[in-house]
Amino acid sequence: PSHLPVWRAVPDESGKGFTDIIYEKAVGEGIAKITINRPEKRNAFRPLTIKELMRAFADARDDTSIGVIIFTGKGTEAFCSGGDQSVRTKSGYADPADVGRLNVLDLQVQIRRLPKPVIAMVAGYAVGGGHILHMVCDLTIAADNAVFGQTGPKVGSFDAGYGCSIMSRLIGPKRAREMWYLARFYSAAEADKMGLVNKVVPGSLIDSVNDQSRHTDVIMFMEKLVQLANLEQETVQWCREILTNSPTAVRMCKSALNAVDDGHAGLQELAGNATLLFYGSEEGNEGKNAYLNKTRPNFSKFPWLP
Ligand code: S0N
Repeated sequence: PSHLPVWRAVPDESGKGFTDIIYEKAVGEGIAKITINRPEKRNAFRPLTIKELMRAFADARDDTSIGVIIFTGKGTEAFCSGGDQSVRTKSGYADPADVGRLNVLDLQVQIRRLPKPVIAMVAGYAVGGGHILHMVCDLTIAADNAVFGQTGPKVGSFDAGYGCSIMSRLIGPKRAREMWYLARFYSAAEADKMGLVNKVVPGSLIDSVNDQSRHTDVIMFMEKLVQLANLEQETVQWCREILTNSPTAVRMCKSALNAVDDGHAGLQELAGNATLLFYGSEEGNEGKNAYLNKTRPNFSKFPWLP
C-alpha cells in the first residue's frame, strides 16, 4: 500500500508520561515511530529526553508485533541538534535538581543492540550528538533539506566512541577526520555522496509554481507539509519492505554487521542469537528435555556435521 499509516499514540507504561517525545505505533502494521518533541530547541536532548526515548525503544523492542522502528524529530527544522547546551554542567547534562550525566551513550548502545531495524528519518539538522544518533541507526532516510555535521570542536565537546568509530566505517577515515576536525555542515546531497544516508527524498511537489509565489507564507507552509509527507512516505515504504522479510534473518544480519565493529560486545550479541536459534532445534531440546525428565541426553542421534 502507498498510503501513510494511521498513527496511534502509545502511553508511557512507566506511568510517568512522555513530555519530550511522542511515541506512536501504526495501526495494523508492525511499525513504531519515536519522535523527539522539542522543536523549539531544534530537538536538542536533555537527560529526561533520553530517559523517555529509552523507555519507548524498550517498549518497541518488547512488542513482538513491531518489526521496524522509525526514529525522528518533530517538524522540518531538525532531526536533533544534540545535547541541550543550556543544561550542560561540569558533570554532563543535568535535569533540574539532578546530577549530570551522558545518558545518550546508553541510548546509542540500546539502538545498536535492539534486534530490529531502526530507521532515522531526518528532516533539517542532524548535528552534534543528533548526528551520532542518526549514525547509530541502521538506515537513514533524509529529506532534501537535511543538514549533517559535528559541532563538538566548536562548542567544546566530542564523542570519541561510536561517534568516531562508526563514522569512520561509514564514510572512511579521511572523511571522518574532516568531519570532526573542521566541524563543517554538509547538505543531504553531500551526505548521500559520502555514504552517510541511504536515500534523499525530494521535498517539493510544487515545482510548477513560479518563483515569486513560492515565497508566500502559505506556499512555504504547504511545502513543509509536503516535505514531511514525502519523507514519511518513503521511510514507511522501506519499513514495509523490511517487514515482508524473515525477522530472524534480519536480526542475525544486524548482529553480524555489529560484530565486526563491536569487539567482545558484538560477539556476545551474535553469540546470543546463535543460542536463541539453538533453543529452537531438536538437538538443543534433547538436552533440556533430558534434564527435565531426569534422564541421560541422547546426542548420538545428531550428526557431527562436516
Ligand atoms: C542546529 C542549529 C544549526 C540550527 O540553527 P537555526 O535553525 O538557525 O536555529 P537556532 O536559532 O540556532 O536555534 C533555535 C533555538 O533552538 C536552540 N537550540 C538549538 N540547538 C540547541 C542545543 N543543542 N542546545 C540548546 N539549545 C539549542 C537555540 O538556542 C534557539 O533557541 P532561542 O530561540 O531561545 O535562542 C543551531 O541551533 C546549532 O548550531 N545548535 C547547536 C548544535 C550543537 O552544538 N549541539 C551540541 C553538540 N554536542 C553534543 O551534542 C554533545 C552531546 C553528548 O551528550 C555526548 C557527550 C559525550 C559523548 C557523546 C555524546 C553524544 O551525543 O553522542
